[in-house]
Amino acid sequence: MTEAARRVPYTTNNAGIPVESDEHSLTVGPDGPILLQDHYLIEKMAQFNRERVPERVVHAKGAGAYGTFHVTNDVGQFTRADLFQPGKRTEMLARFSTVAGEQGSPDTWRDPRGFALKFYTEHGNYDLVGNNTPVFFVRDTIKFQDFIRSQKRHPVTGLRDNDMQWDFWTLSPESAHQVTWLMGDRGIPKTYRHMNGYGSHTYMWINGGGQRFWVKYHFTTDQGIEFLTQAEADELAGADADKHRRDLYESIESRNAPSWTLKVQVMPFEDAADYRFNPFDLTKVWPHGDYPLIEVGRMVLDKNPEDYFVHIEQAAFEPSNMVPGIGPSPDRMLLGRLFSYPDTHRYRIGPNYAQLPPNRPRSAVNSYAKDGPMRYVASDAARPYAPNSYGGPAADFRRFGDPAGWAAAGELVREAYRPHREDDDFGQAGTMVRAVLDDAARERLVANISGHLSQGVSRPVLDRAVQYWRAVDTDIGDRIAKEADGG
Ligand code: HDE
Repeated sequence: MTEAARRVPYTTNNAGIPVESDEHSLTVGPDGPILLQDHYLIEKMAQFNRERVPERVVHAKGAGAYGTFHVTNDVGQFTRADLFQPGKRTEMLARFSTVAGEQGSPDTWRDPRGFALKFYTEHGNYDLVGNNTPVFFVRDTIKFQDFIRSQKRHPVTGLRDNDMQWDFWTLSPESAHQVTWLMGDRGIPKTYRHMNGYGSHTYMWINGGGQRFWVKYHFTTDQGIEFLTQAEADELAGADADKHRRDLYESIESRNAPSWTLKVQVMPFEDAADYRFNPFDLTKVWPHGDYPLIEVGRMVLDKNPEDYFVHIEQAAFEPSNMVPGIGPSPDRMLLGRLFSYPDTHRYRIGPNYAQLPPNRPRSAVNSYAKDGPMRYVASDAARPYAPNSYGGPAADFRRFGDPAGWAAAGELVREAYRPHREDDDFGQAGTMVRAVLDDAARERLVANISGHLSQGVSRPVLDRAVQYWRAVDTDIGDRIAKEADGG
């Protein structure tokens, strides 16, 4: 046997037993039947049949990488969160994704992009699970499931269906701001490196003195915003469905590590009640003139995962992972998500998913969770219950208790948010069209909308869509109406 052949490890089965062949099943004579005692063959087939976990019900197609976040500005006056303290460096994981497409779908479909971050802080994992847009289509969790179904495949044809999409959007006027983002240049980023990320929701920060603030997160790409036109995206969807995944991986492999600068908008706790917009309404932004951006730090993604399934397919991000100094807000969408993500992880990757490599905290786990499937890390609690008199871990409210709450009162109702003085469904979309987009961007917006509306959208929905865009901006609406009537 050559030296090289000697160095190659011998193949074993899952029990570590050396195997005889990966070429030939065990048979009676060369032409006889396969034998049931070929347990290695059976193990290979059994393992193969079980090597898929359900794909994410949304955000199924994505890409991810590890990196580091380091603080570049002192924001300790607003939060005591460990990872945001001056000079702090925290390891992290990021996963970017599309929303509606299945695992094999093209990276360049028009869609918001997921921007999910997991920070391995000294006080456990902090997960910030946002998108590349600062707003969303709906403002109440109870509508999310219906919204997603309108964007997925038609139950009869199994095809994506523009009529369903526009039927839902035009019957849900609160979607106008996000749809304007979606149908504009941000709807198809050139790569995952050339898009911003947002926490989208309003969150709470709490400082060392127990003072509370409302915040919004902005991760500005240091690569600059770049987009694909619809035609470029359509061409790439056929030529390379994994364009964005490939770009991220190869950029990091070639030491061209992408980075983003984190800035936050900070609103004093007391401002929320009378702010001109409902600060917790996820379909709204806070104009930067009202609350300017404050730099916090920089995230750099410079390490590709060693194994895609282990680190990215099994990554479990959850908005409920908030560390001391950070809390939720009355945003109904955020509050709904606090339940949904752990629930989906328990279903999709198992009840002990938090032990898997990408989800395991780097800091100590002193929980009393024990046993259950796949629980192979012994809890070192001397006794499996609290309180106990054997030195087991005890919750420490004095050190970690946060006043991460807000006053709430009233009858139980099913109603919309109380409107703030400038709240409406189309105002901020109109401002974006008129004050943020230039002529060329408006041109592309009209072309993208008209193109999308021209594919299988029924007349009554089409008429509603023209009204919807006229409510955003009369000129845009008129231009779309002209295109819809044959230009
Ligand atoms: Fe998600 N979302 N979402 N979402 N979402 C999921 O969790 C959900 C929403 C976002 O790379 C799911 O692990 C509800 C807003 C990202 O692994 C699920 C609501 C924003 C990812 C889920 C929302 C997001 C998900 C499916 C309405 C931006 C991928 C798979 C209240 C601020 C994370 C999973 C990754 C994934 C629930 C709305 C971003 C089903 C109930 C708004 C980036 O649990």
